[in-house]
Amino acid sequence: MIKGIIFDLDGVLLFTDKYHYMAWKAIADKFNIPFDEKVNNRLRGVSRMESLNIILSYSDQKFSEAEKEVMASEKNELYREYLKKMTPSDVSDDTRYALDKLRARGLKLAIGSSSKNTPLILEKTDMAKYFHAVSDGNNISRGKPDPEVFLKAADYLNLQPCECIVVEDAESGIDAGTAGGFLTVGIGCAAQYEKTKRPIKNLTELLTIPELSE
Ligand code: B16
Ligand code: MG
Repeated sequence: MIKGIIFDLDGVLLFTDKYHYMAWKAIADKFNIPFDEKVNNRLRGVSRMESLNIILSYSDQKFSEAEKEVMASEKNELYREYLKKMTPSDVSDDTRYALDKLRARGLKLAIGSSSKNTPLILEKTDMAKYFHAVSDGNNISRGKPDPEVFLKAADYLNLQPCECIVVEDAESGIDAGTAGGFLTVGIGCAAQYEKTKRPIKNLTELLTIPELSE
């Protein structure tokens, strides 16, 4: 029986994935590295440094670890400038409706995000009030597709993985959810992924999947 839902943040609860794209695009353009939506989709759910390594794999230039650190922190500064302008109005009606309904049904809700910027995003959008637990880039040592972030979220909820659903927009996130023993729901890019168990078009549709329908 499903008792908890673990939500990815960027690309599921909020469209902060577009800010990741714009910030990485600025860095890629600076170094004349080709970068488009297709490459960007490979970065979904993947840690900041690993994202940079994927972007640099499209370049012949060689960068030292110190140079890469500078590029990653420059990207983060640009990204945080976008985040600082966010407000509660960035949360869609679909997201609010689904979260309210799930809470009303007595389900425990958690965040399971790779992002170290999760606290800032939750503060700017006033979303922390919806969640019983937060597991994010600040409490993990291995990023998705490792299941650590979701296993910790389930643990914080005092639930077993088989009692929780993971909602993701990234293939790496679906792989992480599968590896951890969770039922996976995919939205956006992950809705087309063959390993996704339950594809949905929006969060309201989550309320009607067989495991949650009343
Ligand atoms: P940060 P999620 C992930 O968040 C993003 O999808 C991914 O693009 C990003 O590189 C990663 O967080 C790390 O983010 O640089 O803010 O620590 O989708 O797992 O909520
Ligand atoms: Mg995501």
